[in-house]
Amino acid sequence: KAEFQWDDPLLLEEELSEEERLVRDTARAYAQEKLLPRVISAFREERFDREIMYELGELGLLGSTIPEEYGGAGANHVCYGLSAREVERVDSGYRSAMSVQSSLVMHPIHAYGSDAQRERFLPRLASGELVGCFGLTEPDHGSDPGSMATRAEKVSGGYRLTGAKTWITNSPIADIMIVWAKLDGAIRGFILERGMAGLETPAIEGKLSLRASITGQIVMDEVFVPEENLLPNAEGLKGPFGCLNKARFGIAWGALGAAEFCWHAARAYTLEREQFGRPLAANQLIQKKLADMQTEIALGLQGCLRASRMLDDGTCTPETISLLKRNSCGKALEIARASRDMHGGNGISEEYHVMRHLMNLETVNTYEGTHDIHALILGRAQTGLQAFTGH
Ligand code: TGC
Ligand code: FAD
Repeated sequence: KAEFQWDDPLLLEEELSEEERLVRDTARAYAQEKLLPRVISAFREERFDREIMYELGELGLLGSTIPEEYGGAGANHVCYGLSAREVERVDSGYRSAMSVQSSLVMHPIHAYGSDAQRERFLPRLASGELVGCFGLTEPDHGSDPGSMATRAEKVSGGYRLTGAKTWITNSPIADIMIVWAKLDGAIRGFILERGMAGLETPAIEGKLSLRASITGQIVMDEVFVPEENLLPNAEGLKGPFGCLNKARFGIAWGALGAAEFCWHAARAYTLEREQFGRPLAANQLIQKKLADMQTEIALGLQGCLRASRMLDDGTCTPETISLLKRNSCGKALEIARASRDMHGGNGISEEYHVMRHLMNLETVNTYEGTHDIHALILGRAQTGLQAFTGH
């Protein structure tokens, strides 16, 4: 007789191959043994530990879907998603570091770069020796990157870039930066390198979310970028958006990892804690909240697994990814909020972790396209009417 598994009601486990489970188990062991013990102090001190990049690299978690000839692990999208879920079960900031390096730095170099660029940068990015970042958002152009103001001008032997990018994960510690700028009106991607004259990457301090991740600006004052650092095979918004598809997909899995942590914590806490002479978990209101968490997570994970298989067989569209990014982030935020509430006063303490997840998920719901921007993408796709602008 089949038995109900409260923590895996749709038997996701049985849908995974042996190799996929192995990758997941490796990522889980690393995250629980190496990341979890650091996270409380890192978040409190607003600190990202640089050595995490080497550790992720050693485990094959940087650019895991990139072919092995360039230092990647040649893994499928299920493995990538499962790893994101395990890392974000500890902290969204750590998953951010992994997604930016993998999807927003290695992917564009692999997909749009020259052979020389791939050989020069990918193996060192895969090992964590180099850290990269991705500059699309600007102070005046966030949801609407097509209106960006950063400009590239053709000069002898290369280009001069002027402009500012903001809210850039890892920019203060990045060795290289993928920067998107308009060249004669068309968006192009450039690989900037630390040390170039006119380039600065100040940190943004005082974040109340994603504090274990470092965020900054990329300020460019006529930075000379040599010809060989232009990404030759990307032109237009589809260049940066091709990268965002990959990263948004990872976030869809990752946010559910954070949600699962909050759900399991709420269940354990309410089973243990007694009020009015019985466990909190014996109350109907509490059980309803646990049932809602279980349902959303189980259904959300099935959606993510399906999208992973679609990405692997080439049938996944950007709109499908928008649907999942939006669903996972919105639901994870609600689950974290409910879990915080179910922990009572203890819920605001760092030692219970749920408040940190809740604060992080505010960012996760905003970056890589806000919850509402993804609604508008889906609205346009089903009505044929765009609602982004008034014309
Ligand atoms: P639109 O007319 O929709 O498209 C312009 C061109 O781009 C193509 N395109 C895509 N291609 C591939 N994948 C996608 N997802 C694509 N979306 C659009 C499109 O086909 C078209 O190509 P072509 O050949 O016809 O020119 O452009 P729009 O200006 O109307 O765009 C509207 C909108 C809202 C969809 C878009 O701008 C948007 O998604 N905005 C959200 C911005 C965003 O996501 N920013 C993310 C910044 S990076 C980040 O947050 C990293 S956080 C990392 C971490 O720490 O984890
Ligand atoms: P805005 O675009 O100003 O939006 C503000 C509000 O208005 C949102 O609620 C939005 O949904 C709503 N809105 C906007 N347009 C419409 C519309 N047409 N109709 C209805 N509502 C609308 N960017 C990078 O390029 N690289 C990074 O590595 C990166 N890392 C980040 C790390 C952190 C910690 C954070 C917070 C952000 C990061 N971002 C990064 C930036 C992120 O992608 C943007 O914050 C996001 O795209 C939203 O842009 P915005 O902040 O300018 O908000």
